[in-house]
Amino acid sequence: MKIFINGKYYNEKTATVSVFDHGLLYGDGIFEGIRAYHGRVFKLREHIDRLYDSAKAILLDIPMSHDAMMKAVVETCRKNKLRDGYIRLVVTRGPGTLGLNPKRCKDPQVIIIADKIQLYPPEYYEKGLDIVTVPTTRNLVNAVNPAIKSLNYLNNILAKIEANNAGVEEAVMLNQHGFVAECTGDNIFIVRKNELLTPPLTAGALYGITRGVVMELGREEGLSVRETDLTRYDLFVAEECFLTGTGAELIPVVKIDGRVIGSGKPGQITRNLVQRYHELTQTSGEPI
Ligand code: PXG
Repeated sequence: MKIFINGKYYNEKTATVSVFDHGLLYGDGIFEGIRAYHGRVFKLREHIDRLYDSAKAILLDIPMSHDAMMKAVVETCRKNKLRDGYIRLVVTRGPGTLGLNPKRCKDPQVIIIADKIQLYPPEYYEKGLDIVTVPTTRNLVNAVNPAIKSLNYLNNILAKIEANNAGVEEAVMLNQHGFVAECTGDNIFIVRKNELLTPPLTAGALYGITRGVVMELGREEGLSVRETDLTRYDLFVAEECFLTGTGAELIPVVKIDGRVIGSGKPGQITRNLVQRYHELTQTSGEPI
């Protein structure tokens, strides 16, 4: 495997960062998770734009232009002969001193890894997921805003551990007001009375690229698509529920906190959207 670090390619053994990198010492950095399908990078521009927005929010100057970053992603795929897979783009604050002051970090590390993707087992896509709400509250928007795709994922990891402890794969995270925010690595949607509903960003969710695509597809399918605060009650009485993310794509949810959602099987609207999403991933994107 050839890994991009600051304009050079390294093999797996030599692709390293300093133990003084603030990405490691403090989780001071940002990342993106991107997919390639059929020799094309899906929604590359959107992912790069979000990366730069995250960088801006944490006052991290990425020493490359948007276009150079897009080219670097495509070139890393090409060098690894990757046609279908997963691209992890990481920008760390870079090596500094043991103090947390980012001013001491002069050399941000831009890392691009192009690898195979690990998916949920196929049976979850057919049967649907069983998920639970967890005690760990989603990060507050005025603390570490969940809109920033930062290297601080402990909030999500704690929620994931709580889901695992409950014997399920994924967690619904609520915000400090008790409204639904998102899952640990996915946004959440429900269908009810011909409406497609998802929490707004102010509830504490990432501006998911897949979320945006699905909202568009929903409108094309004739659904009324709205961002609105959702309670656990809204989830329980939903006709359909599904999660969206670059890794998971669209995955149906059939049980939440022991309540069966809709018929207990993936719903028809979810299945239509899954099909539309697959068509889009196979036919669009930046050629490698
Ligand atoms: N919420 C959170 C907290 C995420 O981390 C999403 C929502 C969905 O966003 P996108 O833009 O992907 O639709 C994410 C994305 C990984 C991995 O390796 C995580 C994500 C995406 C791809 C891979 O765990 N999270």
